[in-house]
Amino acid sequence: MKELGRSGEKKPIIVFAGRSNVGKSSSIRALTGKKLRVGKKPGSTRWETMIDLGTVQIADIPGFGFMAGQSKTAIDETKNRIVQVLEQWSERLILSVLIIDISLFRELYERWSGRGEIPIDVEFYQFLSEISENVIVVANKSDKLKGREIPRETEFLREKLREAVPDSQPEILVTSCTRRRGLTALRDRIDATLVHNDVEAPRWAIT
Ligand SMILES: Nc1nc2c(ncn2[C@@H]2O[C@H](COP(=O)(O)OP(=O)(O)OP(=O)(O)O)[C@@H](O)[C@H]2O)c(=O)[nH]1
Ligand SMILES: [Mg+2]
Repeated sequence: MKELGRSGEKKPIIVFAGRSNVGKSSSIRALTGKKLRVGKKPGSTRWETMIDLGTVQIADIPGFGFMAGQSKTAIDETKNRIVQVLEQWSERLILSVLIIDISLFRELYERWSGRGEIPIDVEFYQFLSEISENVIVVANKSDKLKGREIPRETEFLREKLREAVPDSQPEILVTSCTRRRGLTALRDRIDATLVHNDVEAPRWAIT
């Protein structure tokens, strides 16, 4: 990992991944101050965007799943492209941050598993765990839950992730971008991974 920090081309990458509209761009924006496009409708980020933080790059990528104004074929193409891009980056992937909308997770989980399908959040957690040494799960939009629901929904998420990848303990951070909750903990957790890999922590916008 050490040599990755040296040349511009091969800087380590932190990717923020997750379904459309979960708050990937909002989280990166809050952490870095970079004015990324954020939107009410799914599909605000259409292409991979690299944010250079000096020692490391952050990748904002499109969400997978439903996107406003896109056909099913286009959505599948986006998903395939994301998978390919992530595989190409895998050697430089120092950390994957999987953002999940905690206010919707249970409902989506039950809907997908009721159809006999693997919920896309869970499928992506499995995929990221395979290609990336470090995965942090961010349970965002916690402001949409009542206070007492947060631990219950987080435990539900933990249980499902543990079932999906039994050989590792999922690491979950609860956040709210709109209320600015949990973001310094996320920053500290990212810094800890970087330092552990001999990469200098960047300057964040959030203090
Ligand atoms: N209530 C609430 N809304 C949020 C939170 N984080 C983001 N949002 C809103 O959710 C919407 C989507 O946010 P984005 O940051 O564009 O989401 P994204 O994951 O980048 O979406 P795509 O680029 O479409 O994949 C915007 O309207 C945000 O303001 C949060 O913690 N709580
Ligand atoms: Mg986005």
